[in-house]
Amino acid sequence: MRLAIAALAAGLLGPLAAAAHVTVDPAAAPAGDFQRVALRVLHGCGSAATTRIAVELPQGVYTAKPMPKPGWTLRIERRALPHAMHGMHGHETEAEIARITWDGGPLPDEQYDEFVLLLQLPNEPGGTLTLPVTQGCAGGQAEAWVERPAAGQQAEDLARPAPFIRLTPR
Ligand SMILES: [Cu+2]
Repeated sequence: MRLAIAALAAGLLGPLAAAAHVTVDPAAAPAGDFQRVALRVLHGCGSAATTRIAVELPQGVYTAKPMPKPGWTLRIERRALPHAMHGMHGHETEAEIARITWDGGPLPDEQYDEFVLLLQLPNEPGGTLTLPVTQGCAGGQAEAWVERPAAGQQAEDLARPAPFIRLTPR
């Protein structure tokens, strides 16, 4: 019994430890839904405290709203759309959000925090929404969580995987 628990713990801790980077919650959500998405920052840049989190939004995410966060300043950067699209409540929009940045903290390496957004997920069941994140830290250090798995590769195989959400059928 004791051995079985130890083996189970080893099996669970291996992948968890390897996955401890900047991740996203939830890992999967229905395509097309409005979804609360939390970027989870599990450590600093090495031991340096986190002072910036920037997330890139791919084209086709027409609604994205960051949750304000005490102690952090928000910056929202937009890019023009080739033609007007309909966002939340059918409102016409001619720009979409390209990048959201939280500046502040510092969030010490010993602590954990989440950076929250409301997103309308792309209506692509079976697809993946990748959210590349740049982490800036005290002393000018930075980590780019932007790698995407190649065909046949797992995100766990990557040194700096980008957070991603699997899009499920509604
Ligand atoms: Cu990590």
